Amino acid sequence: MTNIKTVAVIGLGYIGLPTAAILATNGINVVGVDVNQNTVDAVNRGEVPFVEPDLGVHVAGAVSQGHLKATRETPSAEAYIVAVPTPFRDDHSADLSYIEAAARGIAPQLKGDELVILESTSPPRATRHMADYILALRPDLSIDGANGAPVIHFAHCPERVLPGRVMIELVTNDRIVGGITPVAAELAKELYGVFCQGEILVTDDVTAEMAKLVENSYRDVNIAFANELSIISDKLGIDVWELIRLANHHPRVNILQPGPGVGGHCIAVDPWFIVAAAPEEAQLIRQARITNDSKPEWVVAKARKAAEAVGAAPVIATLGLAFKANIDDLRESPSIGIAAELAEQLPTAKLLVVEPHVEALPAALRDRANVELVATEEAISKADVIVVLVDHDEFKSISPAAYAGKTVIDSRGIWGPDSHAEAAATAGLAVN
Ligand code: SAJ
Repeated sequence: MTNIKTVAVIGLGYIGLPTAAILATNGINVVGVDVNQNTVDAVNRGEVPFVEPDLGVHVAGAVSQGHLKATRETPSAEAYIVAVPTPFRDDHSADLSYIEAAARGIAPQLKGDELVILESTSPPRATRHMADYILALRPDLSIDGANGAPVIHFAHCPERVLPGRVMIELVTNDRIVGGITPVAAELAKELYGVFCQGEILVTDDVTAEMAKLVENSYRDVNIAFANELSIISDKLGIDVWELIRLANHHPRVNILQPGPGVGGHCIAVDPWFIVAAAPEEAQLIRQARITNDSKPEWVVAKARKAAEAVGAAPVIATLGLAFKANIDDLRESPSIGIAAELAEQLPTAKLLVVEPHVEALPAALRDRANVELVATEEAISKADVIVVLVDHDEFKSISPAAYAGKTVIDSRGIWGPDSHAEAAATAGLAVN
């Protein structure tokens, strides 16, 4: 049981807003803070400015009960949860400027005994950096009560929820909380216990930071293995989907699925924080990033070759822009770069881009004369070459027969690992 009754959540994005909403629907008084006035206004109307299943119901309910409101100014609260972006710079080192900006908002509000949680995925020692930053602004406060100074409790509690399942996983996933002091960890554990039904595991701040990075690196390394297999299989003239399906019958083998590259704001980013912290040692983790980041180029080369085989003015359909299936999130999506690169490299081709979850093309594709956003059926019927970039259900539900006579570059295995080879054979497709 926590004694905390008021929480300020700094950053109302894909993680901050769900966390604010779930705390609020569990009776905590939450103030969400965001620099974006449109986000603040949307939340205060009980609306969600992005797509995430079930989040709308929680936000609308919390706002109408009076437990959730949004503002641009950081208020006074008993606990602060910082959920702001931590992008990386060109040299792959982490940009902590959003965390520092949040800290500047929090520092003047502190009186002593507050809990300050960093939830943003961060490089090792970012929580300590945030604490040092706040204490430099407020030398009257301390981490441990030295010289009788009032104590501020600092902890790191990384989120592990999967976009598309956030409201379920916030409640059911186990959670790691790491405190700069054991008391901070315990206070954070009590606060997350308000809504988290999974196990809440307590450790120190740096181990918690690393645990989050390691989870995503584990996935990145395994996706890199699958992506490398798809390139090897192509060279050997075998179907990678069948290969993986067969190998996965082994009781201790579970190979992930190849794709056009790794997108999203986590898996394509977090491993670099480990590489930056241990450049000499993190060999495999670095190579996985390089392997996954080079997959889009490989897909572009294959699609280009297929298009050039059609003639001087081929029509190419690219299916999907989101970074993965059944979401509208385009962040770090390899599909956008692939479509843009095809438009650039093949100026006489017509590119029909399909993304059922968005209404307008993203900036990288918007002003290109040879690119148009169209509906799925139109793209498939008009195209000579079809490049499948996302395994949205809408694409999977189309009969393989609709693709007959076209060249299909299927980077996702949309007919599923169990039926891909069979579907390809039935429709008589040139499936790569
Ligand atoms: N992908 C493949 N092949 C696969 C699985 C994924 O190519 O077999 C690609 C996806 O298409 C996508 C990218 O990888 O482009 C990442 O997708 P994802 O579903 O693996 O993960 P995210 O980025 O949506 O969410 C991850 C999750 N981390 C892990 O599964 C270890 C989630 O639990 C984290 O909370 C989230 O990162 C985060 O915020 O860090």
